Amino acid sequence: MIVRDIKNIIGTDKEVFAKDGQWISRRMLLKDDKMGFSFHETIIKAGTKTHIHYQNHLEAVYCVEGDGKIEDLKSGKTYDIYDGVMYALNLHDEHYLYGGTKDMRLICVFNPPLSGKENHDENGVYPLIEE
Ligand code: 9YT
Repeated sequence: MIVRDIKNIIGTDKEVFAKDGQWISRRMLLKDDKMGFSFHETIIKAGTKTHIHYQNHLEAVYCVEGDGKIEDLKSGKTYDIYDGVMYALNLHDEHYLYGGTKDMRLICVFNPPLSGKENHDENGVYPLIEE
């Protein structure tokens, strides 16, 4: 069994910061844990905008605190995000993620799992890291 406290992730190399400061990702389960997915707590800073297009991963996201919006670039639709809302990028959906009036706390699951050090490239993509 694996039991981890976020307090022991913060300040370690499992806490990753967006290059432009929009988000902080605390990676609680990673590829090496051999669960078949990775599991993160992500803080989206209030008032920010992030371009994301996970071409190599599926991601589900559940909001537990704060507020924001997601804009689907294909359909043009925008959805409010707040405590209790989940979205899943089942079609590798390209989108903008907006921080709202307060920092947003999200629980995120990635398949395949991230290995740990990934950060967004210039197109909002995480590379697929395979041994
Ligand atoms: C919601 C989202 O994808 N935010 C960017 C960070 C990502 N969740 C991560 O690496 O934890």
